[in-house]
Amino acid sequence: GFLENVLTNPTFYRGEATVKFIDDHPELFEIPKRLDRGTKTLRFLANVIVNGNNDVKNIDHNKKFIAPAIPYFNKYEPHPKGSKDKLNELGRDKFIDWVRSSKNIFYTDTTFRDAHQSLLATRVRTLDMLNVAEGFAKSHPQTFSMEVWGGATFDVSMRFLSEDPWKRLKLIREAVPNILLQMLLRGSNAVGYKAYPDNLIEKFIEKSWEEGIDIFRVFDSLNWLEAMKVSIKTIRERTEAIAEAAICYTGDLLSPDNKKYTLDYYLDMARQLEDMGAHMIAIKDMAGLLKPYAAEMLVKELKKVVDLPVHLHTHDTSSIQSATYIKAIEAGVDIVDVALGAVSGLTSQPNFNAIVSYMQNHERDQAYDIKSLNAFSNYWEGVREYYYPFESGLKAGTAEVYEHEIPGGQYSNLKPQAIALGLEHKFDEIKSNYAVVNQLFGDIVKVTPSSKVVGDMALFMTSNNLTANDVMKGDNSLAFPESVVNFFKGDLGQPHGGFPGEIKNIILKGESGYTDRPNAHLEPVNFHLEFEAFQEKFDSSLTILDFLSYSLYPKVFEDYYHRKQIYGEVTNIPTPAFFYGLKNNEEILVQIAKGKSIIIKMLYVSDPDEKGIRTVSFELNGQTRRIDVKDAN
Ligand code: 3PY
Ligand code: ZN
Repeated sequence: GFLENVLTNPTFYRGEATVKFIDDHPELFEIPKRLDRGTKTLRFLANVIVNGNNDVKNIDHNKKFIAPAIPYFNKYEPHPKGSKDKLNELGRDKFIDWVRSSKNIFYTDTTFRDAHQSLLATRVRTLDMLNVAEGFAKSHPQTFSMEVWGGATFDVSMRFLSEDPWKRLKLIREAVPNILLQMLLRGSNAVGYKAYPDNLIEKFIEKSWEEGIDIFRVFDSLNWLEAMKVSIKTIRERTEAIAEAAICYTGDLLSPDNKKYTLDYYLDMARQLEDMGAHMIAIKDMAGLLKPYAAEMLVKELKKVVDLPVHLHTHDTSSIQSATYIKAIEAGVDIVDVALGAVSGLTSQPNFNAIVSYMQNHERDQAYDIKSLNAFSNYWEGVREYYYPFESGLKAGTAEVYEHEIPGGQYSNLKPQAIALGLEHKFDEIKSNYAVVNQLFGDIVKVTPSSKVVGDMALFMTSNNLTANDVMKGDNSLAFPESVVNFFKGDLGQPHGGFPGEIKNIILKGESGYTDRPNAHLEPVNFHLEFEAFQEKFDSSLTILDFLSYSLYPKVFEDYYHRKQIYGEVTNIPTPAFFYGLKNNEEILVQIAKGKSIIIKMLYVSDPDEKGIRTVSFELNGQTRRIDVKDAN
């Protein structure tokens, strides 16, 4: 019976099952294949009801949610023409000319990617996006692009949300056929934290384009151009998408003390990216350090040295980045990144709604229906409540960001990491150590994955009460975080100005690193053989897209796959039920297939029996169903 199988095994249902655990207990996976989708959904819900969602801590049991209103749109009217149609019509090169010659400012909406990566630890689920994706695309077709994919979303969707990232992309593409879809690509790190073989990067780009990506924003976490070449070349040669090459901005351009990240440094980088074949240049201000007058200078000078559109990305951590935008707009920037009001500000992007409003009557105004834009913001204000356990706690803009330089997308993750290490009370020290580590490492560009290295070292120093001096003593017994050791070996490439020798020796304990591309040390993927082996290991219905997910994140994919065997597709379970379960007599509607929904009503949970098993009683489409779950508490 299933009591002995994995569904009731305490290690598994707590989400702690490792690959090893799964290998050691094959018998637990002999689950009757005939479990239908409805039953799998009930099983997921029963488990959350009894044991909670493993990903959610600090639940407020009195919290009540009000379902947010979805702004009206006409399902039957076709999508108005937008930037995607323009790209199709003009082709890449003419499209780029059109962008450059347009007087109006363009907006990229980051609501579906960076906004929630930076405010809610990347946890926003596909369902909450799909509720409004079509409506937004129909109501605001003048939007230049929507950033909907890449960055941390690929990993998090599988790891924490049990969602297939490819399916998310496909569904958004269907809902948004008229606006360009954009993703963030970490160059030779793809959507991961380490270097991958070149041919894996190439395949990933090709498939991402086929599945719906129109603009790839490519960056390297150390601004190391060598690491961006393969991506830019692949986008140009193997897709019809736009290669937007990013310059990561750090430090303070106008500070008299700034000797390292100077105007010439950025201009030189932009020229080289143009030579490499970039179609657009992004200024990627991942921590929100680009002050208004620095932006004015940088944009003006960039526009002089390259013939490409310039796209500005920032985070509003300091709270003054809308001033940066107006200076950049007046200096000729072509596109700025914004997020819908309710998910803007703080570590997210500046406020879409407010910026569109202040641009009214400006000579570069791009007109929007602001009432409608506000209705979409209100939707997100309601949805944001569902994700309250993932809020970072930051309540107001902070000038401290100029000291610690923590990227917005990392800030909201550093807090849970600190909590997990029992260091929550030392968050101030972690932030100041972050700055200390940056100086120790030679003042590097900090963005995923180099920012994770700095964060790991800051957490390490904080938990071991180490100062910079302590580290520099070169105590051989210190076991530095693996990411830090790998960084000094050269696994993330080479920083501007090289690694400082003394700290490098201390971290590597005398071992030597390398200075060529990390990818050059990696075996290419044998797609034919490895895909076959992959299908054999899992099942033959899996596709090349699944194989790519697995190749980038083997363990994350494997765990996700096994959870999916047990719980089925969980994407369409409403978010409150997904995170918090259901209360007695609460009812939800879950779509289990196209045009097929089930009504689930939770009745009650029994006391545990002598083995600790509780029975959760539901009504599924009016019929009583009971699910047994072991209570882990
Ligand atoms: C990411 O790489 O995920 C980022 O958002 C970097 O800013
Ligand atoms: Zn960002």
